[in-house]
Amino acid sequence: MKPIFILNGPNLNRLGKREPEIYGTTTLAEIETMCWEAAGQRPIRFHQSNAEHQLVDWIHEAIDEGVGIVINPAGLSFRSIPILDALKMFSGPIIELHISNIHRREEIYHHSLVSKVATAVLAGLGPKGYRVAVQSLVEMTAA
Ligand code: DHK
Repeated sequence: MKPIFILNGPNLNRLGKREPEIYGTTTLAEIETMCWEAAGQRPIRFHQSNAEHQLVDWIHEAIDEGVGIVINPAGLSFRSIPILDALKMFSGPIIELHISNIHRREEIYHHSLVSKVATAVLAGLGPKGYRVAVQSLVEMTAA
């Protein structure tokens, strides 16, 4: 069964301690556990990197092997043409996820390039947004 790729961008490895008033105190490891539980029988590949090129490489893997993508590009949401270009090649559903409501934050966070190719965008649900995103992709990709 083809996996769902869950890809996380820069600084998300610091969740739990990073600006808890914005991102909460849930760690990325705890979020990964939530994703495995939400995916049920569907396998997942859960990754995080602070490097743009690594995220592009994982999107290429998803193009070749995956059924859907959940991506929190973090700060790369707003400036990364390489990530946008890679996602354009993916034929399955893409859910863009932000823990915070980026539209209620500073202007620099308001215009995500990834939203131009995302099937859906989740922003502001906190860490539980990952569970909602994975459950949605499981339903969207059910045989
Ligand atoms: C995470 C980040 O690191 C920020 O750069 C984004 C996003 C918001 C989030 O809410 O998950 O702007």
